[in-house]
Amino acid sequence: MIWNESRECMSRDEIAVMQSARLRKLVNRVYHNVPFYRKKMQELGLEPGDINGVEDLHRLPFTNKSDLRDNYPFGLFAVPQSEIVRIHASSGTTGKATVVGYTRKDIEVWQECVARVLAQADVGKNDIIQVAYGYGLFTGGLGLHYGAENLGATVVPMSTGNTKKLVDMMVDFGVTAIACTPSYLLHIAETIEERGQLDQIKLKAAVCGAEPWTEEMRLQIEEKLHIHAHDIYGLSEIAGPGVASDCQYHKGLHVYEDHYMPEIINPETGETLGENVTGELVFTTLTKEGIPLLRYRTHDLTSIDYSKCECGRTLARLSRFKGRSDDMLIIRGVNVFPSQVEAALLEMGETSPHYLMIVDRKNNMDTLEIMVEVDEKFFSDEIRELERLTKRIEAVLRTALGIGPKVKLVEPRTLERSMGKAKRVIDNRKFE
Ligand code: DLL
Repeated sequence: MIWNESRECMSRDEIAVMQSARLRKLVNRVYHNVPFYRKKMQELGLEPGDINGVEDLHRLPFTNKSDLRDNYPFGLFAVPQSEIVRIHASSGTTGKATVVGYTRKDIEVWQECVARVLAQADVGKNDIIQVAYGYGLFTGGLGLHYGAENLGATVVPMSTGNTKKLVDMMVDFGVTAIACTPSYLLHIAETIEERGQLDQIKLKAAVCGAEPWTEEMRLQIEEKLHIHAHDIYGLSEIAGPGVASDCQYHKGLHVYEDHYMPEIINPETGETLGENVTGELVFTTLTKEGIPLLRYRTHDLTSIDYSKCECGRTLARLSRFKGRSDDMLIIRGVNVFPSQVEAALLEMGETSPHYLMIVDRKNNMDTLEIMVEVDEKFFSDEIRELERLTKRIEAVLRTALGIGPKVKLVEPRTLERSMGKAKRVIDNRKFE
């Protein structure tokens, strides 16, 4: 929650007043300290005084990932290097890494926001939490680590790499919360199941993110482990984990709007879209000192709801992420998202949410093959049985996707498990 002076939840008007004051300061700061932004604003004929509040946000220039790469490594920093106390970076698949720097105050804000996420998941100082995101330049490990410490929880800094040891410690230490990617948590759940240790764990909450996942998968995790699972969103350019997360009602992710100002735009035209319309999420970092960003284009697809949540929070809520605009596959002219496959498979029940989409082009025609793992309970050595199941899955996916994929069933636990962000798509088509 963010409170006003009377310790009541801030109204939307109060939030806008606070954001406007912070935006004015931010624009002044970047204009005077970051040559890249001064030039961009001058090109648009803008001076800091032209931005009076959030109503003028749309007049500001966008920032793209390529702007961070072009100014590698520290070109967009707004403070001297002596003020920077931490660096994180994301490797990306092409070109230079994107590098972000944090001042001491940035680290404090980040920790506080991650502590809010954990508190929303009902994790507190009496909990023991395993942080099983990667530690290092990736923001997941250290982000969750310091957020949990800030809250006073007991942190077990597992990182990724040894699932059996993680499960042993989960049992021995009486771990009550875990933070990792949802795909890794499913793998952990399988390991627990395989070793028959479900009744030995004390886990009650999970905070999962860093990759798109569906509501069906969240429910499956809750059911498998008898816990409550929460969605945590963030990206390294804006802070890392803890930009938004869901509460106990799971009706969207509350954005920590006192620090991160969201907008939804039409990704093609850049025009701002209204409430509850799906588009690309854009963030302006209202309080960041190290590398403040104006209107950063995330490429993540979602919508915003400004209505008050059942939990009482007035913070804007983002709907569950549909994927990234650059994850969207166009197959035979139809838009296809991996999340549609996941949702359809989970709804069927006979398959597990482990799948791999292989897109190819043969004789100028796109092809889609989906390797699907059968759930242990439904796996059979009977060929005819498997053929029938294959046909049923193909029919369900044809309806869900609007194109007909070829399905190849594979035995339980044969597709590679990921400890970080899962890889769901191999696209072998060459686009010149
Ligand atoms: O993934 C930060 C993070 C760490 C978030 C741990 C949550 C937990 P990046 O590596 O920069 O940072 O990747 C950011 O991951 O733009 C989304 O496309 C995706 N992503 C992150 N969280 C979610 C989520 C971290 N909850 C990119 N749902 C983002 C869907 C997510 N996608």
